[in-house]
Amino acid sequence: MKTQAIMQQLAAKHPGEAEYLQAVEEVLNSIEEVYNQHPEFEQAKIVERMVEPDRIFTFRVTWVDDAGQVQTNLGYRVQFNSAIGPYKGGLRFHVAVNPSMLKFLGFEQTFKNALTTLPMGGGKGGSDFDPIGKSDAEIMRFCQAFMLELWRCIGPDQDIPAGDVGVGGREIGYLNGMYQKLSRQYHTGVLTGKGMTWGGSILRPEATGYGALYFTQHVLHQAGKDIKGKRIAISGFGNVAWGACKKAVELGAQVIAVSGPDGVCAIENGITPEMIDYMLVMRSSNRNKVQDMADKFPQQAQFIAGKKAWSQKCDIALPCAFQNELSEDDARELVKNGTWCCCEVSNMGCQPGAIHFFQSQKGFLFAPGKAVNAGGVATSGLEMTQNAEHISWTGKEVDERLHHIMESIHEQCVRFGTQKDGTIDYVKGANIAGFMKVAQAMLEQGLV
Ligand code: 2IT
Repeated sequence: MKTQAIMQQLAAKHPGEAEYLQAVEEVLNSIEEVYNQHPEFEQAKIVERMVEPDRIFTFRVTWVDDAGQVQTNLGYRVQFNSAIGPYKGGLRFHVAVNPSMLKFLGFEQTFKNALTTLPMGGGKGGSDFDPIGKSDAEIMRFCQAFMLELWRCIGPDQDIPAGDVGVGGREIGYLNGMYQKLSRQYHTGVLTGKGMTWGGSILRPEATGYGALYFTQHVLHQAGKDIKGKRIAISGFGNVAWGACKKAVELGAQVIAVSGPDGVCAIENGITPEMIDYMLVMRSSNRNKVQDMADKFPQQAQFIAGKKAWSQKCDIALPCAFQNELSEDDARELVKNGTWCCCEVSNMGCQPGAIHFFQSQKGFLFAPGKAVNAGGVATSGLEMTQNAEHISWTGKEVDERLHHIMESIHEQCVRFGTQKDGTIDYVKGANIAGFMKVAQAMLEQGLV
């Protein structure tokens, strides 16, 4: 297998699908050496099969806005790979959603889910619907119209969607209500991230952020460092950033910045619990402005328009917003200002140039999204287990399992990513560990 040759073929077959090609290239570069030690993979054309989704559903979603105007959006579900279990992955509602974005996310999800140790395949879906500025009633009508098509594609042993950017507990509620209405199936197992009174798991809302901080702790411990007292810059203020802030503060770190598309809030003395709670209000307002934080807490937060979180002096950078949000220039600015660790919490949050720059800095600790943020989907897996058993675990039980899973993911990265000089390449480690599991499962199940 030669990465460059495969990438050329893929680029010709899928022109313009930049995010998808970026995600595939990153994984293939990591696994090429190991792959070529397994002629049985080459013979079964594992890579050529693995980079294409099993199938993609595309559908039109028509709904009526508050002004009585008819609106039409596009809806998708990418069922990427089911070798190790039913398709599992979130739904993204964002104006820039297109097949390339969902294919990159579904591809990443396949390896991430493999790392969780749970039996889940990879999938992703969503719509180019833009939630910014929409009323609650419009969100509900859109979710219902979206489910009118999606319900035929999903099922508890088939494909289990959840939230992602633009889809949180409220949206999952509207989607689940419509799913039950259409399918006349009243089980709790077709979506995860549900509310606590109708089948949701305790800690699922916090899980991506909590898991990311547990993973960051492992990375630091492995390098002989401690998170206590460290200054952390976080991008975003959505569900993932919220959970990351909560756990960072609980572990004794200081969150000195949160950001949005409009700029950054510098929080010199560290974010407080009241400010973290306010992030929930900011998200449900659908305004998408981080300036709201500085308006509400003028003593603690200073809003700087047009700047990213990466302009702030910090020890640890945690991208928690969107793909490619941290560029090579940002990476250089961070390192210049003394940052020595970046754990990617958003999916593919760092551009390839940023990752290469971080990795070229001696002693810099970098870990990729598919390892760092896997606590979210892992806890979705735990929600599925509770639903299948018709029981609810305590917060303590879920948290212990989440801890255990993040520890196991870290171990897999160390096992497959330790270099000759003793340093750990977490990108390689995560990609090889995830790939080997999916490849083995595909090989044993024949040409399907
Ligand atoms: O990117 C992700 O892992 C998610 N959005 C969570 C997916 C899930 O099924 O919980």
